[in-house]
Amino acid sequence: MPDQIKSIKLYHYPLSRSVRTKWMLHEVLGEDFEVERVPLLQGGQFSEAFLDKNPNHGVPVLDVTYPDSTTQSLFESGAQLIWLADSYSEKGLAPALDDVRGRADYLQMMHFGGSWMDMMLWQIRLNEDLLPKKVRSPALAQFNRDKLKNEVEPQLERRLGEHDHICGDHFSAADCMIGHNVGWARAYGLCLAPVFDAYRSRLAKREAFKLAYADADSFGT
Ligand SMILES: N[C@@H](CCC(=O)N[C@@H](CS)C(=O)NCC(=O)O)C(=O)O
Repeated sequence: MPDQIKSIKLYHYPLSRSVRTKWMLHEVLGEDFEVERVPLLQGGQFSEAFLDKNPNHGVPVLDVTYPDSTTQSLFESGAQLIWLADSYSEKGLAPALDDVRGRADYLQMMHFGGSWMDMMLWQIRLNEDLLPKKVRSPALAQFNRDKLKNEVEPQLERRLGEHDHICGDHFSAADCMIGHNVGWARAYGLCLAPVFDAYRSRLAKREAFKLAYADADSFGT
């Protein structure tokens, strides 16, 4: 733990976007952080205490406590991944600040995963599973399925065909974002080409990945 950080706590729900951050935390801290499960299906994200941390009522929330005992709550998974990689730079999970070209590619993939690809996955999930049936739009779900398949998949396939990881041969925090998204897409019958099988198998060999997904069986409870 760098001197400027006293402790870290993750608010988490299995298989959700908070796996991105849990995975990254295991990469940089092993098991030296606290995890609290937020009971999303029982509405725990709407408690007053949780809304104080994240008015958008979602996980992951990362509570960072500083040596002066103040706590800062971070509530965007992409920001959490970037912040963790930079705060634990000795782990080598992000290109160094003076690697201008590498940094540009890494940040681009991180945001592509956290906003553009995430937006398509979210629209599919909302319109196929989450919204009340009468307000779901099968057409919007299909539009986003087509967009992900025809526009996103070829970009990822090209990258993963050329290198083992999303930003080259080395694993980086951007793999916690894109790797998680690929797993999410596969649950919806997308990203099924062999190059994605190989990518997920490669990632699944990592100890931190295994720890992050260890509670996957309790999704839905
Ligand atoms: N942009 C946010 C999205 C967070 C988010 O929507 N989390 C979902 C789980 S995947 C959630 O907790 N939803 C509960 C709710 O919206 O009430 C991030 O990437 O961290």
